[in-house]
Amino acid sequence: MYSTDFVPRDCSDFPQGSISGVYTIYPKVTKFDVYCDMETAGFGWTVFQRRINGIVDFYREWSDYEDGFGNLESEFWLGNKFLHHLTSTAKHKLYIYLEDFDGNSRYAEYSEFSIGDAATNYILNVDGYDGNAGDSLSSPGHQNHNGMMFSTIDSDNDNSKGNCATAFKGAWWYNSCHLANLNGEYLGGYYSTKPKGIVWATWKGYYYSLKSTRIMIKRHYKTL
Ligand SMILES: [Ca+2]
Repeated sequence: MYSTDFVPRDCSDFPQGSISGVYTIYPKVTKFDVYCDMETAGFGWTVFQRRINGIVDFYREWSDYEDGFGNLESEFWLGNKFLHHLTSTAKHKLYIYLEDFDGNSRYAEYSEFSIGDAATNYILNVDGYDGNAGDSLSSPGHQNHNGMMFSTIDSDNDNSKGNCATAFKGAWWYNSCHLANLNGEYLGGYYSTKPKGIVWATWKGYYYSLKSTRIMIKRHYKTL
């Protein structure tokens, strides 16, 4: 399909016109499969999370979030170790696509995004919001996710007395606790229990679980 010396570091290296789908990429010293989104927000995005129908269970332990799980063709989490690897070798931006059950979509884009290594518990660095979904990741306050470590049911690294991952049925860069819970429970729209659904609070509030999400990254400059 490509010449043998073509070694794509991520989804932005494929030729213009390539369609969305699963590709093997070769960032420094490793290779792995990813889903490339070539259409939602322009060309060349490497997807690291997708929810579409609730078929995959996202209420999982640390090692699953570290290594990744699910199916790249449907719902998945790429894996924190891969996310760190990609974002530590070049500057990246972040794009979050959100969809409700009435056919509406919104997005939140961040000009700066990186994830620390395992020793930092995959700490989140995110800045430079733009979009129409509101900023549920880096809004100042005790639910600001920027600068937070990743937490799961079996690894509580949040700022709350309790465990946000257990309380809100997810895994995230919880503070105490969240404005965004995109790995939460697939509850299918409005619900009335505590905010454990797939939440992006600045768009639909805490009591609406989104239909579809896509979280993806792209290198700032092809030369990096
Ligand atoms: Ca805690």
